[in-house]
Amino acid sequence: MAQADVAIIMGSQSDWPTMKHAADTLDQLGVSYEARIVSAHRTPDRMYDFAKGAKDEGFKIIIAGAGGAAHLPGMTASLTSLPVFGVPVESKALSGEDSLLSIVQMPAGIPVGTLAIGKAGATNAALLAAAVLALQSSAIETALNKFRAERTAAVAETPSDD
Ligand code: RP5
Repeated sequence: MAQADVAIIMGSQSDWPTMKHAADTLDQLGVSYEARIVSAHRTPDRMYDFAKGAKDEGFKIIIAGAGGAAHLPGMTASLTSLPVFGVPVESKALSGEDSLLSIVQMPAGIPVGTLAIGKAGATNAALLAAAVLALQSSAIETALNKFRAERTAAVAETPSDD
């Protein structure tokens, strides 16, 4: 059994600079995770084995990031009953709009909770995962409330020239 609540998977090493924002956010909230490279088209057997075994490994939520023809989140969701949050990684050719549409336009029946393109999406996927886990963890709920309070406190009343 995995010790981690969240699996962060991504299609390529090149997705890590984006997906690291999910990992960093989970770190801040004290949420356990594992990050793995699982490509739908380069390592389809690894994707199948991961998705089929994720629940038995003990994961509760999967965050899946991919770019371009980004079928990793949808394919993973089709192979597991765990909730899957998809992060469209910014692609070179189409700035991530291809990734976004590939992930968000799932036909009815197999949902992927799709976040924004890039850093914002990766960060919010982690916050959303934490919010779900907080339903059964007062420690994570407290960490989430602190995270929000700190961001509220950081907003100045007036703009500065500095
Ligand atoms: C997708 O292809 C990955 O998710 C990545 O965003 C994109 C490009 O991959 P690399 O060619 O950089 O490995 O599978």
